[in-house]
Amino acid sequence: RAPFNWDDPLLLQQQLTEEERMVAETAEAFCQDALMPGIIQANREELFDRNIMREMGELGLLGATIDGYGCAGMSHVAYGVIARAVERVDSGYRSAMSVQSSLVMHPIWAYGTDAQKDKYLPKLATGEWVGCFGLTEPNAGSDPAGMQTRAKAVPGGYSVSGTKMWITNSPIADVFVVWAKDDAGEIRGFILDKGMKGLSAPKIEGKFSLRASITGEIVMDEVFVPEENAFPDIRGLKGPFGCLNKARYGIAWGAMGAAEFCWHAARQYTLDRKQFNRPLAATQLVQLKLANMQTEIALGLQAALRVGRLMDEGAAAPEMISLIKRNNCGKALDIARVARDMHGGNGIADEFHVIRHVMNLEAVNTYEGTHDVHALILGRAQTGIAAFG
Ligand code: TGC
Ligand code: FAD
Repeated sequence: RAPFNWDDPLLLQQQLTEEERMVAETAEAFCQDALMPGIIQANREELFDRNIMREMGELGLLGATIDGYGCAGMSHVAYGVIARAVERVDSGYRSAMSVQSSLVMHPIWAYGTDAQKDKYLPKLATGEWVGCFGLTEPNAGSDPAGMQTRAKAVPGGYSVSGTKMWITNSPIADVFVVWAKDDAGEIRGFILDKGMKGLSAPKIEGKFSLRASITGEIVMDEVFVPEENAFPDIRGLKGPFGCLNKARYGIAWGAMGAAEFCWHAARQYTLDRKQFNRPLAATQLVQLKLANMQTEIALGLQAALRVGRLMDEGAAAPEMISLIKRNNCGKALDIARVARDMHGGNGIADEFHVIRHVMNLEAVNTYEGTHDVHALILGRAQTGIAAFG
């Protein structure tokens, strides 16, 4: 009889390369030793310590798939296992990491000039600079084609005006990758630097989700952006969507990390907690819930691994990424809610961590394309009919 590992039922660990296993171990150790001890306080007080970015940078966790510029040049699967380890602690920390890696460093690397790469990537890789990505606007969320931000051509560059909403890291950002329509109505990408005249990034207060991640607006009032700060060639929504592919993929791994935390916590809690003179884990209802969690997580991780390998081969279609982002975020949220219930009254106390994951996963299920928008992307792919509008 082959052995069965309850916490790695399909032997994912064996499917990783030696390097990926080492990356996973390093990331796990850092996350548990450096991030986990402070998370309750950070979440209560809505604090994001930007030193976390430097620490991640030191370990090579930022822009991990990029070759050169001080980056580690690892596989997409390695990036996935990093996201899983970070989000096991908190989705907010994974947010900060994935925005920096996939939504700021990736576009500069993929669309930028050599001068832009030389200037920005090394400092973003060490975490000395923090980046943010501005696509969403108050009136353009699921439908970014409806953006109102404009980049008007002026001598030597562009005058950019508009407001971006719900932007991870923006209040502490040094570097702003912003998408705007030019005079021809085409979407283009620009790198804005902190301190540019007319640029501000007020914090959004009162979030009940991702409280340990800082979120803000980007307000641009006729910000002069020199030509050298524009991405020269990329035009249209495929610019920002090319970055979203990377970030959505990482989220599919990350959400499984949060789900695993909740599953393990629910298992331990119901083993320890006795009611009616027996452990809760001795009841059929609890075992059914644990079996469901184990199954969904094992399948979700296998799917993320498969898409990661295809990304490394350059063979992953965006619809595959929609499939795993939607499935893994939705399933993680379901798992977190059930785990919360299994903790009874303690389930709403932050010291047990599960309620924080529930609240975080609400946002994770919404950002980077909502659960339903990814269903519509998959619906379009199989019917040929776009049901968006
Ligand atoms: P559509 O006609 O589908 O596409 C327009 C152009 O874009 C190309 N394209 C893609 N290219 C690369 N990768 C993809 N995934 C792509 N999807 C589309 C497409 O080929 C086309 O190119 P071309 O050359 O023909 O012009 O555009 P649409 O307007 O109909 O799109 C509809 C829809 C719903 C699919 C899309 O708008 C969508 O995905 N909406 C969701 C918006 C979203 O995800 N926003 C995320 C904001 S960033 C964020 O949330 C960060 S949170 C980070 C954190 O804290 O972790
Ligand atoms: P809407 O698009 O208004 O959607 C509202 C509801 O309507 C959803 O349930 C949606 O599924 C549904 N819906 C929309 N269209 C349709 C349709 N055609 N058919 C059926 N149902 C539909 N954006 C960035 O650019 N950068 C960031 O760094 C960033 N970070 C974020 C951090 C946080 C904490 C949050 C909450 C959001 C962040 N976002 C960011 C924005 C995020 O991507 C958007 O919130 C998301 O894309 C949804 O847009 P919306 O909030 O405008 O909702």
